[in-house]
Amino acid sequence: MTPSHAHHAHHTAHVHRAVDPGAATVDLASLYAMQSGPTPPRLIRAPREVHVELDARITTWSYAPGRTTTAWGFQGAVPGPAIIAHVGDTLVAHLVNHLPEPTTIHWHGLRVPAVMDGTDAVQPLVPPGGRFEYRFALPDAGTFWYHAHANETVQIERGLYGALVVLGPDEPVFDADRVLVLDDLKVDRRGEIARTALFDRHSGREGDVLLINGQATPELTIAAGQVERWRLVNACNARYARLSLGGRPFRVIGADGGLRDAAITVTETLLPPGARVELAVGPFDDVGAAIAIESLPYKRSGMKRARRATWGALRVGPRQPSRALLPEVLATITPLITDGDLTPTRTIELGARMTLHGHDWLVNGELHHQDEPVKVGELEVWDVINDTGLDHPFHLHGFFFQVVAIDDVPTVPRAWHDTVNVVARGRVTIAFRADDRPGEWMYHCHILEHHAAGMMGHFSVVR
Ligand SMILES: [Cu+2]
Repeated sequence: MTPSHAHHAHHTAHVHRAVDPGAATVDLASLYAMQSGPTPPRLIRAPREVHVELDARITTWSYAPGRTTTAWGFQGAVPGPAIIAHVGDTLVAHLVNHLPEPTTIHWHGLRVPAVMDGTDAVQPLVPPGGRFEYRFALPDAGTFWYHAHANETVQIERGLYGALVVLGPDEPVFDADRVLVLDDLKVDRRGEIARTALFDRHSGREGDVLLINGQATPELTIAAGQVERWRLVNACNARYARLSLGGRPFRVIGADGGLRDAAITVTETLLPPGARVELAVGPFDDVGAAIAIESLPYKRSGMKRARRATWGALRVGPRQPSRALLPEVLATITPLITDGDLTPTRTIELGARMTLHGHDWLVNGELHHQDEPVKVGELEVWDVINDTGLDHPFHLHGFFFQVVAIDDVPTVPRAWHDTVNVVARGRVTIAFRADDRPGEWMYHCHILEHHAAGMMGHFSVVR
């Protein structure tokens, strides 16, 4: 039995809850009133329904010149279609399953009603030949992504993911707005997607073929003098991107839950699996230069060698005029904790134990931990403690949190997150307030092999 099948066998007890139709809609005004996420935008645009067909099917993926592999893609594409919508719109996504196994779609980072979260805790898996309609309002501007949430180690590796961009009413002005979905592909000697090895269960599956938007080491072009907005999604099963642009400075302007309070200039930024970051790239002056889009060596595990890797290249093209305008204040991030009291309301210990087949990955000593309910409106302060020798990207479904302390040192929240890296033997304290979206939710390590091998927790949000 593979880890992913074990994962599903465990979850059958959570499947087939009755869906209350009222629970499938969220009133944006009451959501915003709870102040549990980004500052509500002024809705100046008449909301629309955005319809998208997501037919999950077997496809031939051409990931490099002369190199193809059999993959699984939404609409037969890897990544699936990039969905672009505006805050306040309602997304209606029609999942059609033409795969040989059941699937669902999780809307990573979106504040959806619980029954739209796309996990097997809230909906029956959609069988081969089946359909499911996801329908929900889009409350927040930002860079999100959607991906299969069944047998993830296989389904996401094979290509079942895509980007979702939600635009706010007054976005900063750039000369171009790009989405870059990072992935890595592990292929066998025939060039086909390799089978998962037992060792992958320990460190997570990494591949040698690095992809941006489904293409191996592409070359992008930026006009000299221009500034572009890059929205990066890390869709890798396990690979961390310690992102660098050939050592040149760039500005980080956003995270999982939209814009930061202000831009920060850096020469590198760490993007763990599942997380997003938004950058202002440029302006560059040296026409003709080729800048590496690369990962610097990052040691996330005692057992893995840290190596530099190249995702692609950025060519500086002929100079063009720029209209980019980046305001000094990008967003207001109102702290959830104002009295300095960081006393945790619960502790989540990420652990491991050796077994005959390698490792089990645990939360509070359990596989697929059942955690205590969270009450609507109450402030949650969670101490996430990593008792293992590897980093784990901690992902909370459905709610944004603020990072309020790292290794017990208080931090000032600069952005909203749904995924945060917890370094080996480290500790991250997060705060969030559950707004009124009762139902079944979960958190898990976003190294997909760790999630499948047990590093997750279920919890209900209750009124
Ligand atoms: Cu992990």
